[in-house]
Amino acid sequence: MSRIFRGGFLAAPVVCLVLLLSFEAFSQAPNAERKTLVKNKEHLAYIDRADGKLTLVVELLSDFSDETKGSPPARDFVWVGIDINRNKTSDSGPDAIFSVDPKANTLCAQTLYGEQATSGCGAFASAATYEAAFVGTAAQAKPHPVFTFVFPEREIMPDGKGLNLILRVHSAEIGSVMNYPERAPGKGMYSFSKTISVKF
Ligand SMILES: [Ca+2]
Ligand SMILES: [Ca+2]
Repeated sequence: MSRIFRGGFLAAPVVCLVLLLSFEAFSQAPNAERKTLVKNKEHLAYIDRADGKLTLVVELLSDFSDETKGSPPARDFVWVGIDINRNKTSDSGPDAIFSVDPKANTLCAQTLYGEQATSGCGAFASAATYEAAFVGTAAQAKPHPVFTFVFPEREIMPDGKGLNLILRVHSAEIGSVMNYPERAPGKGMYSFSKTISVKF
């Protein structure tokens, strides 16, 4: 009996360790190279690069109401704009905006028409995927909105060396809208004159 009791004491930390290791394995692919884009009290955004894919994760750390699948404007959402040819200009050709189609809850990939306008969903041919979840994570244990976009690397980073991107993050109930980075004065919502620059 006492041997079993001691075994139980030993087993508990081992089980904890195994759970911890599994969670780490789940949250980041082995050998993934991570770049943190935004980290503050409200938001965490990062990109993991692994196996020819770029995974963009945006977490709304202080939003504890689930409007990830609501109807606009009562909806938590994120969109990302990518200056694919990295020339700091919003081009109708290669550049793109990735958001969500609120009716279908699927990826909405749009072509840019300058820094003020975009096409409708589907105008940009994309093999990326989109997922919205309301879960706890390593960064915030309480369930909160987590948005994940998985891109084939060649689609948004053809030279394999870096990315220029902008993010917009909206929390419905809190009523906060944040642009990363703030657009320069006099520039449109889709301006790439200032971007988050990521180098690999
Ligand atoms: Ca919310
Ligand atoms: Ca461009």
